[in-house]
Amino acid sequence: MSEDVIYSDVVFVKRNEIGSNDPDQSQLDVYTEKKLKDLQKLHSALNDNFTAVLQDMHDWQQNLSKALDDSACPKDWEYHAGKCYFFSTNTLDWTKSRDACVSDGGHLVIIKRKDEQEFLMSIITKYKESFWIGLTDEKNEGQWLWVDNTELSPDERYWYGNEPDNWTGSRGESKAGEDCVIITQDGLKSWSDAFCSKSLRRICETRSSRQP
Ligand SMILES: [Ca+2]
Ligand SMILES: [Ca+2]
Repeated sequence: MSEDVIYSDVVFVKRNEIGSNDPDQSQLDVYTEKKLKDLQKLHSALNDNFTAVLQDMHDWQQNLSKALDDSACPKDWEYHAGKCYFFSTNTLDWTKSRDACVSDGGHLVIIKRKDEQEFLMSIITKYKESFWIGLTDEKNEGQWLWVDNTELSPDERYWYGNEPDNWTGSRGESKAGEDCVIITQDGLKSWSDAFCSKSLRRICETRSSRQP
């Protein structure tokens, strides 16, 4: 049956609303009710299809975004805001960690923005371990320098609790104290100074070909 015929049937029903005892009218009511149910089914099916299309678009967008991030950095490096970050699985002391990052084409991470600190936290929370970052006061006690020799900004520092405390050990056996900085999973303020000789994982950083 064509749509024109359906339309004229519906109009006919409207014009004959008053004559409810008419057998022809009852037949028409049944017919109209059936058509209404068919339309409701069609509407529901269209609704389901629309939801599925929206979901497909969302998945496609996610995949595209992930593909762009993956192509922006070397394998096993994570992309964030124009930079790539490597979270090592092996452990080394701070100096060897610094050198290993250089060998891999980067440097120990230098954290100069809050969103960068937040990004690093979001990753290391998954690992539940501490990592070396590129900050030390090895040359002059209390003068904190990044591995590119820039000074630690008073506005962008994320020390945990009473850190840095230049702890010298439980019996004062390490007179030089703690000179190298770790990032731990303690929330936004998560840096501590630690003994540079400790063997820990590291975070390396390098520029990405993809700019934010
Ligand atoms: Ca120190
Ligand atoms: Ca400390």
